[in-house]
Amino acid sequence: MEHSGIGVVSGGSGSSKFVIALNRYSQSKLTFVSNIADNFWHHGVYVCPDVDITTYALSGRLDETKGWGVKGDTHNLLNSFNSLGERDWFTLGDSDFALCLKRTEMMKSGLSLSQVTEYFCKLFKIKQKVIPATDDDVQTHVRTPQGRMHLQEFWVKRHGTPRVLGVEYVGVEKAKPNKLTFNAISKNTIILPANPITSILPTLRLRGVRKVLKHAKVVGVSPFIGDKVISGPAPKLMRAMNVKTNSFGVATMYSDFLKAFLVDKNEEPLLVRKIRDLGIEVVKTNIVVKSEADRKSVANELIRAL
Ligand code: FO1
Repeated sequence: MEHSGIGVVSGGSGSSKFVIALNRYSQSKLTFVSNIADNFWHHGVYVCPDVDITTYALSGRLDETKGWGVKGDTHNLLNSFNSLGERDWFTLGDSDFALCLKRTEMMKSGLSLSQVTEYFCKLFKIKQKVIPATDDDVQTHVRTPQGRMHLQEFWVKRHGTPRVLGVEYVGVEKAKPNKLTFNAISKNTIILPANPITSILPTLRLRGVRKVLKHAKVVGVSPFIGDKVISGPAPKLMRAMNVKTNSFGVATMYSDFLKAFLVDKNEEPLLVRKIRDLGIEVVKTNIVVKSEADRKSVANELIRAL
């Protein structure tokens, strides 16, 4: 089926295989609305993991094994830095660091994150559009007994070990969605598999976004295989927010706008029924993307479900 355009709400590593699949096998114009709430400052440069993971994935630069960073990147700067004292907790490769430095300089000269992202898309000859969900500052912070900390500190520096008391999206009430977001998501929209708490909710919480999605055709993909996610702290954070740590739990978070949900082909029938009881169509299919054939089939299933 042919669509005029599809808005794709995406996160980071968890979404990257689907970004590649859709880019290769969808005939439609795609606009990736990228999460920005895991952006942070490190060594004086502005790091935007999910925006970068998306542009790297679309330009063939992504280190697909890790799901972040640049394929074949060197680490000379990091190694030299580490040799001077304390080991850095965040691994920025040389090319990755250079991109963050360029972005920081452009933003300091007055350009917005959207403008800088557009510049990199052009530079990397990306045909699809990538837009940060907002140009304003929104940060996912995790509340723990050790205090409130940025998601990157919780997940990368402390390996997700602190007990989670809650999650806050600092700045989300005041943030304005990117001016292209509503247009991108108003007709046909795909919510890629990603940590719903840290990668999707920050975008959904932006003013007006859920309202627009209620009038759109929205298809999602579960990040869960049974009660496990491929990587990341989703289960721990979902438990802290009293959400079931499975596909049903994710469906409850999207139930006010989701038309169809792609879940693992072996998903339990009882759980599938519970999702259908929310008024959501369920498509049981292979959502573990490893081969080219998997990419093609998942992209086709997504387009078909719209
Ligand atoms: N994730 C890690 O677990 N360890 C890292 O050292 C790390 C470095 C890194 C550098 C650039 C980048 O764009 C992403 C990076 N990530 C790293 C991934 C990132 O922290 C998370 O996967 C996302 O923020 C979650 O959406």
